[in-house]
Amino acid sequence: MSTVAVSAGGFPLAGEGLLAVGVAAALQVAAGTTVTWTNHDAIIHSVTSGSPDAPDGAFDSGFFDQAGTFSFTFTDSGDYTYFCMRHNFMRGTVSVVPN
Ligand SMILES: [Cu+2]
Repeated sequence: MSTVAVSAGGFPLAGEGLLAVGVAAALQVAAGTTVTWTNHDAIIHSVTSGSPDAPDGAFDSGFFDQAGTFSFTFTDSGDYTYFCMRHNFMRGTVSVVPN
């Protein structure tokens, strides 16, 4: 089992400009990988699976603060989309490939 750290709640955070245009973070991992998101931002975010219109309940960090982390182990292959409940333009995808 390995861990992948992603900055800013899993979303690219090179600056507010990047967030404003909604650049989605994309990550590919092998099945069984634990992904850890670390919030490097000064405000709270969430890592919530699905889309703002249709959260799918696969995982949900709830809001977590600066320096907070959220981890989830992806056991099944497939593409998992996620977003931030506070900033619906913040989106990401984890593609899980068979181990
Ligand atoms: Cu957010």
